[in-house]
Amino acid sequence: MKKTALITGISGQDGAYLAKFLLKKNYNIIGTDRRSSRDDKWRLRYLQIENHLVIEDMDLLDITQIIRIFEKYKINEVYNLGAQSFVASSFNNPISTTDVTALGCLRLLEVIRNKNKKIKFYQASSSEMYGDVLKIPQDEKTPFNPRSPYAVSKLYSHFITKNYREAYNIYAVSGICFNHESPLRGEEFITRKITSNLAKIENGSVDFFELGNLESRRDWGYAGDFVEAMWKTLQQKKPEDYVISTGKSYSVKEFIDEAVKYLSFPVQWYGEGIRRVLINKKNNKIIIKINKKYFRPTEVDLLIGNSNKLRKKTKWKPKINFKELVKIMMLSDLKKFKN
Ligand code: NAP
Ligand code: G4F
Repeated sequence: MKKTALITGISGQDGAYLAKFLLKKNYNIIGTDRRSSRDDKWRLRYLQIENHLVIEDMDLLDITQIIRIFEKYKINEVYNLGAQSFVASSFNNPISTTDVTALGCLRLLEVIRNKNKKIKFYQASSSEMYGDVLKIPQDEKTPFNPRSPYAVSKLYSHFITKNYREAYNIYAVSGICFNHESPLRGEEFITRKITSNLAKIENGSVDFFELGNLESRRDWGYAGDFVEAMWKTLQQKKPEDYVISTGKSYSVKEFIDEAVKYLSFPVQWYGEGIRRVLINKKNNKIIIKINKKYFRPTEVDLLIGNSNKLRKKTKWKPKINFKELVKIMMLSDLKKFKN
């Protein structure tokens, strides 16, 4: 029997990769999207799957829409990827972030509890919940210490998922994902901001761009690897929470240093702190500056995950390492923004 998976956040990076992965596993896919007038199917087109899945309108803010979709389809697995996922925005929009990212998860769980407790549920939890980290590296037992409205919202959805698992015996799992990137990453996130702007500088359409804190460190993996782990967490005997990570951490500056290797001209850093700049050595023009507006009110300085539990129980391991990830993203953007 073909299984049916419902994916919230189908227009996002992970939604697209997960749909592609599950189609290969012979699932029927219902992808849900909040109605928008802009083109939000570009990632599905990029992966050539737009015509292989059903898209339904469903805003995580609106429980009546959620009920309608659960009544319309016989769903086996739900992957809740929908969220206001940009940490920086959550400081400006804390209430709407909480409504979608925290209560959106609860709305789904409530519908599952009332309609069909046999539906399996995956919650996209985040390493941002570790915040000002209390242990290095972070694993499933590390206490949380969130540093943004986004992270606090994710912590709510993480614990409400655990509570529904324990209270109602629902197969509900949280995957605590560390940062994962790809050519389909939104351009507001740091990795894609770097690769897309460097590619635009290479083609001459942009002179320079501005960044915030270059010292923060992230455990960056490849989104295509991470969606496989998401699926695996839902195929185990017992529902449990899992860290999904590569176990290696690099600074934003190290990401830039790797990315600039794909430019046609040499570069050099000058200055320190807020005055630091990256110069194109060929024409001595600045290509990266620091702007205070990109610093966050509270920063997460270091994330590095220990995913031994997942690796042991499911045999998952990441296939793409940091250097390969930067290469994939740079080559993709150099091609995309070629004149
Ligand atoms: P993304 O590209 O920003 O996608 C987020 C999705 O949520 C988009 O499809 C967005 O739709 C949708 N969404 C926003 N508000 C919604 C609402 N009110 N109702 C329904 N859907 C809504 O994020 P991603 O990188 O794919 O991440 C997927 C999930 O994993 C998110 O929950 C994120 O917080 C979490 N996560 C991501 C990472 C990572 O490194 N990528 C790490 C840990 C956890 P629109 O296109 O309409 O905005
Ligand atoms: O790419 P970022 O915006 O990702 P962040 O904040 O780590 O969050 C991402 O990963 C989380 C998992 O840990 C997800 F839950 C979340 O949904 C999202 O996908 O920023 C990474 C780092 C930060 O320390 C930030 O301060 O880069 C630093 N940074 C420096 N300059 C910048 C910039 N980030 C952005 N977006 N833009 C800058 O100009």
